[in-house]
Amino acid sequence: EHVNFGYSGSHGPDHWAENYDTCVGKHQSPINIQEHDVRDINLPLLIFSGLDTPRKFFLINNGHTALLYSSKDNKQFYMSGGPLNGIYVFEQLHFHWGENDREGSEDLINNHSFAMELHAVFYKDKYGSMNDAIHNPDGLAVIAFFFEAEVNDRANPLFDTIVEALPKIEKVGTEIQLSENMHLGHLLNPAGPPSDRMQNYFTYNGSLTTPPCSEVVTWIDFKYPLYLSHLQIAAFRNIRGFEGHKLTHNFRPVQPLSDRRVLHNLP
Ligand code: B30
Ligand code: ZN
Repeated sequence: EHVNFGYSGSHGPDHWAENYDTCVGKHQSPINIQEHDVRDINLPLLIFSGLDTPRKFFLINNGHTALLYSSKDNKQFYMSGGPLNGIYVFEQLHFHWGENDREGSEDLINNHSFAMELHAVFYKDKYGSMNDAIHNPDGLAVIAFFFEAEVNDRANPLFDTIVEALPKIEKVGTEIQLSENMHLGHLLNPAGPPSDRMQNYFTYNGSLTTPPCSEVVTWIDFKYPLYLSHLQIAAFRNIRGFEGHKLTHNFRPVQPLSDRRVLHNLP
């Protein structure tokens, strides 16, 4: 669909606003989260339901990222609480990365770029679908996990199923079903619930980080990163973008904070 945006040259982030007005809005994502500017608060517990059910996933190269979705019964995987009002249903998860391990995340923390960032996208249940939710200011919630390259270059076995499938979706539009049922709970919260890890997060109101840049996202960024090996991260750089060359990087540069305030939930 949106073949007319990319991450470099005449389709790069500096040109998105030529086709999508909202991309120059005042509440855009990503941002640089400065810890000395955040307000510490105590939000209600962020609650996940259905994380522990193993499910079938499909992996697709949509030309902008490697994206995973689950075929059915997403209503059983939802979150609520924390900064959210109401129930948010899981839609998809995808990744952002850079040309090397020193860049790749979209949000930054204290000017620090992480090697990769995972976004799990949820839409507000009362809007019924992603497409309808996207037209409402409280329509979406995205949880973000940062990744560092493991210094000892140990692979993270939890991500092997995804990483090993990447060569099969090199071409734009290719899609495969993952061989193993995945357990999102293990993937995202390796310590296993109950854990404080997923209560220690930054939250702010922002936008989709790609066109149409809709300002409808409650961002929830977990403070502590996950780890992958250098080689696991590098595997993402081999999938192809729309012009057939490698999608070496797919992160948007940070946008002005403007009048917004980032909150830090103290677990
Ligand atoms: S993000 O998490 O802020 N990076 C969308 C969802 C989450 C983010 C960015 C975009 C989204 O749903 N966009 C519209 C749907 N598009 C995907 C896309 O990125 O642009 C699906 C499509 O059209 O087939 Cu092209
Ligand atoms: Zn994203």
